Amino acid sequence: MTDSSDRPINATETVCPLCAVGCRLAHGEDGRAKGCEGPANPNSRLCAKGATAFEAVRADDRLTTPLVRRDDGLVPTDWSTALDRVVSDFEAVCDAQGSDALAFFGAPRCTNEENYLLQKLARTLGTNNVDNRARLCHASAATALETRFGWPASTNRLTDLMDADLLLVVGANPAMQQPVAFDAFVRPAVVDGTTLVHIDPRKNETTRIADQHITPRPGTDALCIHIACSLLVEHDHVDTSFINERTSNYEAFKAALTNIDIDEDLQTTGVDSETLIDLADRIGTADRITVIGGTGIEDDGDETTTTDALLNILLLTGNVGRPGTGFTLLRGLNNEQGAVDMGCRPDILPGHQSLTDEAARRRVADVWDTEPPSDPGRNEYEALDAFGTAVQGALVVGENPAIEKRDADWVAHQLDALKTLVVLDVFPSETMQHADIVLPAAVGLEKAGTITNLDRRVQRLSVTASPPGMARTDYAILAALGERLIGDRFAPADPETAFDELRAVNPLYDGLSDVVNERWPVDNDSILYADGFATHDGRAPFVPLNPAVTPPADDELILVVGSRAGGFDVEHTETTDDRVWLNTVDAAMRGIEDGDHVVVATGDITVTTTAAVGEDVREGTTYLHANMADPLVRSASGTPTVTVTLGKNI
Ligand SMILES: Nc1nc2c(c(=O)[nH]1)N[C@H]1C(S)=C(S)[C@@H](COP(=O)(O)OP(=O)(O)OC[C@H]3O[C@@H](n4cnc5c(=O)[nH]c(N)nc54)[C@H](O)[C@@H]3O)O[C@H]1N2
Ligand SMILES: Nc1nc2c(c(=O)[nH]1)N[C@H]1C(S)=C(S)[C@@H](COP(=O)(O)OP(=O)(O)OC[C@H]3O[C@@H](n4cnc5c(=O)[nH]c(N)nc54)[C@H](O)[C@@H]3O)O[C@H]1N2
Ligand code: SF4
Ligand SMILES: [Mo]
Repeated sequence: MTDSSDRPINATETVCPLCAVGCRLAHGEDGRAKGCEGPANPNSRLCAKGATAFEAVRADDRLTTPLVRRDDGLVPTDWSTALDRVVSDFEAVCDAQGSDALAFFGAPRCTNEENYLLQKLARTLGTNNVDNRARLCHASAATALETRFGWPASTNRLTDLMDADLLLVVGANPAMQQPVAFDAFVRPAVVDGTTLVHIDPRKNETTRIADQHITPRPGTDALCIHIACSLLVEHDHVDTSFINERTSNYEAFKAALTNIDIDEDLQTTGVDSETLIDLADRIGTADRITVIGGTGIEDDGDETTTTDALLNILLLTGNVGRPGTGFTLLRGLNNEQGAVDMGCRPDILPGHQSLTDEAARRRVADVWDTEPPSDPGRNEYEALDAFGTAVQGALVVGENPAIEKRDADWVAHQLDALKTLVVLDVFPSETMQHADIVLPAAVGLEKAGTITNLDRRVQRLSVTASPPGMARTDYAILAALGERLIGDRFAPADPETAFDELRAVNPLYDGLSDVVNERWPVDNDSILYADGFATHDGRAPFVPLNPAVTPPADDELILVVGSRAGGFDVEHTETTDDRVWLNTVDAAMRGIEDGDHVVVATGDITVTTTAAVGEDVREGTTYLHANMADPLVRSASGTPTVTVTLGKNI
């Protein structure tokens, strides 16, 4: 690995690779990134993180040579040796157990063209075992949106936020996590009179401009919204013509509302009746309502209850398909939306087309010269379970599965159980420690191609520097692997021609221009579902809910986690608040004062830190930054609701 700082960086305008907002930027004379006017950053602003974007280009710890594992560890080698080793390892796995013994992980940090090539490689080899982490990071919300409305994506445009009368920000902190979009579209709306209601067990930077802060007990948001729905129905604050013309299953939904016992249920949520009546009143009287959802609305396992409740309230009040209405999904990583649009999921083809849709299969087969397999593959969660048994080889592109919300030792064991693990990364990572072959890649600022931001806008990247040493773009690496594993016609010559190919198989991207600075679907560059939902009957179903809630034991607090993040930018630019936050009442019960040393525990796992006592978190909960919460979260193996005990460290 060599110092790469002497490579020239040109000042061509491109898109920030550090989050899903998609701000435009260029290399500034002082070495920092400077903002360039773009649709997501119309004021040419960047956030503090975006300003450091070129640090990854200049960093002296970049991976610069392919590495292969020998008896004495990972050793540098040339490209040909490394690629040949991947091919022989993968062929050995396929010969022994078939192509479903391979799994492909990636790649929300990579371009659309790279994601397209990754899933094409998996499917051409004969497996649908292809997925990406970011889908799992917003799994509940994306699944609910897809099932109810048609597409796992924001229904609206960022600019539409300016037209809302009421913004419901739920389980999110856009003032901190998507600051440029927040300052360009949310803050001015609020200054102009839009009401912002923040629903979150903890006060954060977003709360500062909120008109109302509602703090349901974690896990009871759905119940809270469900109660609000019952008040809206009771007071006839519903949009009857929208319900009749655009939705289905309303009667069943209405019947489920009768199960509500307002007093008892409100007690469960920990929200007082005045607050909830106020919320229902704001919702009932607003003409245009938008929900902004973050990682705090993710439910346990496959459940989608919280998002379902939020979508119910939008349908009940006719708040989808018009300016100022809808659902903004605050995606995190720069090309999270593109990775799913490209089909890096085990159950869909590019363009969110079903694996069994005959027309879609034909479209793909005509271009690929081969039929994709029709049985859904394993998602990342399931694939990791099967490492060392049904899955023996994995290709990981720009992800770090060693860092999981599951037990660290178990994850390490699973990664080691593979016959072959191939990692494409730009920096050394925890996953790389388990790899058999490591292929050095380029960062986003060194790439051509396109990415899709959190409001479905597809933007073209420009190359601002060449990758360091022997590193290559993920596109070039995947193309070289495809050539060896499939044949020389596998990959289009470059990302530009790959964009032509992906437009031919992905109807949502069909019609995007070559220059691209457009949102999909092209023929409706406005708001999804203005005329009908993308469901089989054009209607969006109500989902009757019976939100079940298990209260924690008396001595336990519910752990609230914030500042969720992908690792690499954080490591390079951000600091962690390492204190554990608790409410004055809970602190007094435990004899804890501000600044005391405390132990936070779940089962055998403990985190030792100092206490921050105040009113910022609601009673019954305690807050930790994601980096601090990690061991506790991981011990709970993937369930977002973690309960902990907290006591003085004596
Ligand atoms: N600077 C910076 N920005 C980033 C990132 C980064 O690393 N650095 N990472 C990006 C990524 S990958 C992501 S996914 C996004 C994350 O973006 P956000 O989801 O907006 O970020 P968090 O700070 O995790 O906010 C989650 C909020 O949910 C709340 N919460 C927790 N449990 C519950 C609950 O049960 N109900 C409710 N209503 N709220 C709850 C927490 O208190 C917290 O305020 O940020 C992106 N932006
Ligand atoms: N325990 C725990 N688990 C979590 C979270 C948590 O806070 N705690 N957060 C969750 C969230 S919100 C998210 S989004 C995910 C993030 O999960 P990941 O995306 O797996 O996490 P990162 O560490 O960001 O890993 C990305 C890797 O990609 C590399 N990389 C960056 N750009 C490129 C590129 O262009 N090409 C290639 N080949 N590599 C690149 C980086 O060096 C890094 O090693 O994790 C989720 N899981
Ligand atoms: S908000 Fe996101 S895209 Fe914009 S500068 Fe910051 S990190 Fe980059
Ligand atoms: Mo994320």
